[in-house]
Amino acid sequence: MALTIQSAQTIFSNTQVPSPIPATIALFAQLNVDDQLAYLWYAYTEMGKTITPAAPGAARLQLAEGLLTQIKQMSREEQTKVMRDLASRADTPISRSYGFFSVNTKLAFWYELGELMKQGIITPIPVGYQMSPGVKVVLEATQKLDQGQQITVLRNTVVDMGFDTSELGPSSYPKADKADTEPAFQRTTPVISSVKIDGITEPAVLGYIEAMNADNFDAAIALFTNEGALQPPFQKPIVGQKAIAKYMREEAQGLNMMPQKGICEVQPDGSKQLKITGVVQTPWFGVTVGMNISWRFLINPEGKIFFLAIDMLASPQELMNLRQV
Ligand code: EQ3
Repeated sequence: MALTIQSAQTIFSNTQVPSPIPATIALFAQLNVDDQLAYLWYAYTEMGKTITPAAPGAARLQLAEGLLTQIKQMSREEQTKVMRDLASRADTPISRSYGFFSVNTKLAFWYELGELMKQGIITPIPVGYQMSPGVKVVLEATQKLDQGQQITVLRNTVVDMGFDTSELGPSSYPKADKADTEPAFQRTTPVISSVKIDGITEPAVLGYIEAMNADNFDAAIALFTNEGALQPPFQKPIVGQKAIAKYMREEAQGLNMMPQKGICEVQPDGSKQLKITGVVQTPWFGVTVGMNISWRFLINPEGKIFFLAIDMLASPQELMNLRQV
């Protein structure tokens, strides 16, 4: 039987536990705009302490610099309005520019704004703001998450801000090639060259982790079939080597992948299904925050990656739990 992405998505689905991340983001989404901005300020000032100073310094900010300069020159009320517009995804020139940024540029933009807020150059939270009970509820829900989940909530809320011009169709906004202006992250930890995963000997999997830990995306992508797919956490599959390569260059730089153990099930057609659990570190937080994740691979009979899903684990216990729950 031919492999399909739809059926690949369901592999090991009986071992998965629903993540608390979407529920926390749903609570956040119910807040009004000022509450959302305030929540992010309170959550970030806790979590943000662990951002490694090297990460944002290394991130090239060309794309965001212009916007930051404009915002710095505004009155406090105007600054608040820009932030409200971003959070409410209003259709304004600044919101459009932001919507066009890549994930790391969005994060770097807010990181810089946060620094300017701490220095008092930009107004920290909306003028006259009073914390509402709703913010408290979302903050309490956030505190129950592990650190890796907390930074995922922060990341996903920041990524969703701004006006998304892609909804208007392909020619609605001039697109530059983002890859050239991508934030670049320097690796701070030594590259682990020989990957060992308990229970796994599959060359495509070991080769994938080794290549990713060296930011060698060409080598990692060559392990996929032409029409292979990558499904990042909480996203739809990205299909085809070219699209995966673009995604990796924008979002997978500087990641440290530390798979720990896995299982491999050989299917009657010769394909293999593998589930591996482990920890991933982002260059934004370095070694201080580990995200518990799983990789679910579907390898075709020729040894190529047909499908790879990355999932955030609901609890650290799941790291140990590869079989049905
Ligand atoms: C200024 C302030 C504080 C207040 C204002 O009111 C509003 C906002 C928004 C503010 C600023 C907030 C800031 C600066 C937030 C910053 C958050 C950051 C830097 C979050 C970073 C998170 C990074 C994460 C969660 C990375 C996860 C990466 C993963 C899981 C990678 C997985 C992958 C693997 C393992 C693969 O094998 C394939 C590729 C793939 C990337 C999918």
